[in-house]
Amino acid sequence: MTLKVHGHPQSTSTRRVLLILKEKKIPYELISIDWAVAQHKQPEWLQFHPFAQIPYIEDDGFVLYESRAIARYLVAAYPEEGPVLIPAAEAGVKAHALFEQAVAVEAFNFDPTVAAILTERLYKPFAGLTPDEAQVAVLVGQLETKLAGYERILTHSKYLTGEEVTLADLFHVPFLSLFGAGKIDVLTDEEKAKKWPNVVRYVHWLASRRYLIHIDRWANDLLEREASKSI
Ligand SMILES: N[C@@H](CCC(=O)N[C@@H](CS)C(=O)NCC(=O)O)C(=O)O
Repeated sequence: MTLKVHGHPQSTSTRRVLLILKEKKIPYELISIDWAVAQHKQPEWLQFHPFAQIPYIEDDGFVLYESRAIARYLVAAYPEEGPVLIPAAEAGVKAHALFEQAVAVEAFNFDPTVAAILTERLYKPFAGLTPDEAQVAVLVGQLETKLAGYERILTHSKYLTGEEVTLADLFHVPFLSLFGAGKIDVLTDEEKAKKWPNVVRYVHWLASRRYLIHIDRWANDLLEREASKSI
C-alpha cells in the first residue's frame, strides 16, 4: 500500500517529510488537508495527531506524527533506498552522538528563531496582522549569533556532522527555502554574508538540492490545481 502523507504542500513540516521521501525515493501519496474547515482540529484528526497539527503519515496501517521522527522512521524502514542519512550502526556510539548533536542544533538553535521571524514576516501578514519589526530586529540579531556558531562548525566540516550529509542538514531546508519570502537577508546581504562564508557555501549546497526545487514546483502546481477547482 502506498505510504500516505496527511499534510499540506505549504507546510514546512510537511515539506520536511516530503524532502526525505524524495531523497529516499519512496513512493507516496500526499493527502492535502482542508484548511477551510480546519480539518486538523477535528476529532477524527486528533485520533492520529493528538496535537492537532500536520503532518502525520500512514504506512501500511502504521501512523506517525512529528516530521523529524517521521524522517528517522523512513530512513530506518527503507534502508535500501537512497542515501544513508543517519550514521550506520557500525559507525559507533560517538558518530551517533555527533549526529544527535547536529539534530539538536537544527531543532534548538535554528528552528525556533527562524520560526519566530517567519511568524512576524509571513504568517502574521497572511492573517491580516501587522508584523512587529522591533521584535524581528531582536530575532535577526539572535539568528546572527547562531550563524556565527554554524560558521565555527562549518569552517572545518563540510556538513554539520562531518563529510557526509545527514538528516540534520536536510532538516534545515524547509525554513531556508522561506528566507527569500520572509526577507531574511543574513545570507544574501553582501556585508552580512561576509561574516559566515562557510554557512553561505553550506546553504547554497542545501538550496541547490533538486528535491527542494521539485517540491516547490510540485507544490505550486498542486496549489494552482486546487485554486482552479474552487473557481
Ligand atoms: N514539530 C512538529 C510541528 C508541526 C507543525 O507545527 N505543523 C504546522 C504546519 S508546518 C501546523 O500544523 N500548523 C497548524 C496549527 O498548528 O494549527 C513537526 O515537526 O511535525
